[in-house]
Amino acid sequence: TASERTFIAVKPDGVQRGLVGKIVSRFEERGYKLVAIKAVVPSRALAEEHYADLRARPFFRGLVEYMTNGKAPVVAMVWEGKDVVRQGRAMIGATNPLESSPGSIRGQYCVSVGRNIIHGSDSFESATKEIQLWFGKPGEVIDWEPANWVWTMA
Ligand code: DAT
Ligand code: MG
Repeated sequence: TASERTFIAVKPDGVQRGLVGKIVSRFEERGYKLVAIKAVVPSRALAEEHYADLRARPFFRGLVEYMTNGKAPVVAMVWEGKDVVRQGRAMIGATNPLESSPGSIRGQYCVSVGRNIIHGSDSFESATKEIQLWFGKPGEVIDWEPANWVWTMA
């Protein structure tokens, strides 16, 4: 759809590797609007709910441990703009870095599926769920109008 929101998170490996700024820049420069951001060490319950659809997969325990162990925070964000859910996935690249195109974020910055540095919602429905899960308190997502918005969104 036209203007929509998606949940993007730099995972602990991306934070450890100092990639937060580069990732934020890519979304800013593409023309998207940052409407929420925070560093957080998620609780086990939050991580398990976030990845609930993967509960039966063999890597689930390791995935939750890596997201929650506090060796670095997750930098959680909400980005808004035209087609940002699908566009965000395209910018991030395929889950397995062997398949992510070299120009994508994963294709540029990582080599291992278990340390693929960034998360992005895979559908409008997932985005709605994930934004509520990570930024559910009133006022955590901020409505504002960039001065140049009309040039991006016309
Ligand atoms: P994505 O993050 O691209 O939405 P996903 O939802 O299928 O991918 O999986 C969530 C995360 O789980 C993924 O980013 C990394 C981890 N993961 C997925 N498949 C994996 C595998 N085969 N081995 C280890 N980790 C895996
Ligand atoms: Mg996913």
